[in-house]
Amino acid sequence: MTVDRLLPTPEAHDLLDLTRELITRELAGKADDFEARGEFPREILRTLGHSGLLGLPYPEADGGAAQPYEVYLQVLELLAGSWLSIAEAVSVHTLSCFPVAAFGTERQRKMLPDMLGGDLLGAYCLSEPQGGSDAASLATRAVADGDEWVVNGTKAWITHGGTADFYNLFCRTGGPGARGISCLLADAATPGLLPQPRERLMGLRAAAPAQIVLENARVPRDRLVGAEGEGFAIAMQALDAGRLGIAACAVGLAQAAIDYATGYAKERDQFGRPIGRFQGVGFMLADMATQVSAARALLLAAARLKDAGRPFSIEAAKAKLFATDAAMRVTTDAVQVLGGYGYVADHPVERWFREAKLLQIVEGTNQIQRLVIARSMTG
Ligand code: COS
Repeated sequence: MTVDRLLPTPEAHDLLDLTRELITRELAGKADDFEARGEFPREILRTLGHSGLLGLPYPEADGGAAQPYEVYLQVLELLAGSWLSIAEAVSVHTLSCFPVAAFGTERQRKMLPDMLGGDLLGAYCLSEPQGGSDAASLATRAVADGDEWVVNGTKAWITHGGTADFYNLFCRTGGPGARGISCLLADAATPGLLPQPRERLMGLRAAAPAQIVLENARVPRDRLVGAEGEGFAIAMQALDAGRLGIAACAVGLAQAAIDYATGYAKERDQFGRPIGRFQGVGFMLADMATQVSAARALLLAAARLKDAGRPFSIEAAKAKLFATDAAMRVTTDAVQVLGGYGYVADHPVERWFREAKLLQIVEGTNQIQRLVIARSMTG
């Protein structure tokens, strides 16, 4: 189904057309093979970067496209409707560029054109094996030693772990709690930065994360991003924007599921008519469509606040919560509309159903989103 989009500029329409063209040329028909092999499609990411899709919300002076966040999110939505692993990779990479783009030194910022152009792929290393939700308790420690930081610890669930060219390492450089955390920018070639085998996931296997073990990893002192002790605030700000990316991925995935289930419901005859004409199925499709429209409206409203320079973190939490829960319900119902066929790999809905689950967990579980929203209400 074509979604009637209100875009701010003619340029944004062109950008969405370019995205559709790239989807047809570079993504279509490839997901199943890559997902089955669990292979990360690095070259596709590079192509998207060279086409300008990896730096959309960043300034042109840094090599970005200076697009409003609401436009970037709609590009992500289209990508997710084709292949979620690619959309998630774009979202995580965009998040990973944030610390340097917003807080980097002149020298660090020299890397931005290659980051935003897709030649340097990024990873964001906040979570650890013993704690993801309680991010401020992280234990990876960085100790200054001459011109270097010596980093020890383990980072977990790192998208692009082992494939990335640069890693944002959130480490403890001071005392306990949020204020003891700093952000370091490490190259993949850093001695002692050791990517582990990738996790074996239920879905999104092409973008499976890995742990990163840091064993006396030596990062130059001038790779501190922002001030010492500022790392947690940087991480949280990156996540505020990143959560909108995950919400956009959820909307794209859910829209694909609706389109597929609707097509099936129009074709599949039972009891002498298409099953979509039965109220039980038609109402299900109507509820699916309504949830996705509501999710899209919520995430675009949050993005427009961000674009206007207004606080948006609570609205981003609501959008992530609502959109990813909606995607889970919608993909579950899409399987139901297809009946037995929904449960076999001949149709994509079983993959979308498995993939939707991850979106309720990453970049802050939906329980964490509720906590963020509730705290803003009750203090
Ligand atoms: N933007 C900027 N600063 C923020 C912020 C935000 N969105 N959220 C919190 N901060 C700041 C606070 O202002 C506070 O600063 P001060 O010390 O100067 O007062 C500091 O960070 C600590 O904040 P808070 O006390 O709220 O931290 P908590 O330990 O209670 O944790 C939550 C806050 C739960 C929201 C945070 O740990 C979180 O988001 N957890 C989930 C992490 C996550 O999403 N992981 C997924 C990683 S990617 S797969």
